[in-house]
Amino acid sequence: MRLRSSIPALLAAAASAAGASAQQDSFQVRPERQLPDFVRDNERRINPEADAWRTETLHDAAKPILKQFLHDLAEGHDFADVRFSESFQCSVLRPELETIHNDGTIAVRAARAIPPERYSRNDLEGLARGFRAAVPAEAMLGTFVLKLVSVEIDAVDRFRIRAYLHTHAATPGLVHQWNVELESSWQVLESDESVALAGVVLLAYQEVVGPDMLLPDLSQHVFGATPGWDQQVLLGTTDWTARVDRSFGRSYIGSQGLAVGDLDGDGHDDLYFCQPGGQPNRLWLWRPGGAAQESAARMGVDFLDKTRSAVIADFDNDGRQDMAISVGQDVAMCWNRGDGTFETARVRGVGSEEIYTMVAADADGDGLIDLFACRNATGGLLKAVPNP
Ligand SMILES: [Ca+2]
Ligand SMILES: [Ca+2]
Ligand SMILES: [Ca+2]
Repeated sequence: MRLRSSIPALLAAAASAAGASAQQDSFQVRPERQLPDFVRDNERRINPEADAWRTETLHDAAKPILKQFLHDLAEGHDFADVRFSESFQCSVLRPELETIHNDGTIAVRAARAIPPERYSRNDLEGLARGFRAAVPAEAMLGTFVLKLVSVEIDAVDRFRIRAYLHTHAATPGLVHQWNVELESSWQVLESDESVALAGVVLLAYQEVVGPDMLLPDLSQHVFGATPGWDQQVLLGTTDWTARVDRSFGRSYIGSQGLAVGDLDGDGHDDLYFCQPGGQPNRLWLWRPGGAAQESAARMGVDFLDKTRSAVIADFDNDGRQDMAISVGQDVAMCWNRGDGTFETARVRGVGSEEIYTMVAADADGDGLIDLFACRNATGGLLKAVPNP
């Protein structure tokens, strides 16, 4: 009721404020800044020249020119927008290479040495074509990633910058990567203190070819046929947060974990998968051929409680792997009976803050596995007061 009556009042106030400001010739957006001295000092230091950081100033002046040089090199342009000094000199841009590694998956070719010959500005486009000849015809060269790693001042008007750069290109099933280290030399122009590129010399050069996917995604093969995979697991947190009752305490942040261990005693590790409140935890048992078997309900560990983490270990030294699961501030101990079922007992935690992660080890050396449970913060993540 209060909200409804306040909306027309606000609209009226806004309309009258708009009318008032329209009648004024001008108005001040904010009062003149009265900044503290330390803020003024920091503001002044945004310009590195203010603190005599000469190398930073030179770095800032040279970087866009070097970027333009690399852009033209990659795109096959004529370097017309690059500011060169008249004495510009360049090494080869693609030296002779030899294979230094080939394991059948990744092949690396590198320059044993960079030839000492130097070339002039007139030779640059030919050298650039030599570099681009290494790019497979059907591929597009990606952007150069450039990292300037050192600035050395040699004289008032001369300095050098060492840089790492890499770029890549893709062909069907393969990724090609170039890793290059170079030294650029620079001239500071007397006229206006601007800088011009005086030289580019390769220091190291590598070409790498490997598969476009080093780790194939097998999740569909392993879990795809198990109940709940498509309908539950593959949906995002937001899908479920909109559907599940708030009383389950779901969070957009998630933070659910997994545990690996051999819960059915067949010698192969299985996977326990914690889920947010309202969705049953999953237990995927290893099966020959690689397709997992979902067994949480059958083994009695398909808890619907909000579960952050689980640890698998033999907590009672009977040779069978047990499981500790964090449920809110408590821990559910699942004792492995060895017949495909668990006996569950709840260990009450102190206070009301949730347990996020756990680790198991024999911390006091008495031969029995102990459990260390980590909480996060008092009053929720946003207030973030550390909680022991
Ligand atoms: Ca197993
Ligand atoms: Ca046990
Ligand atoms: Ca112990």
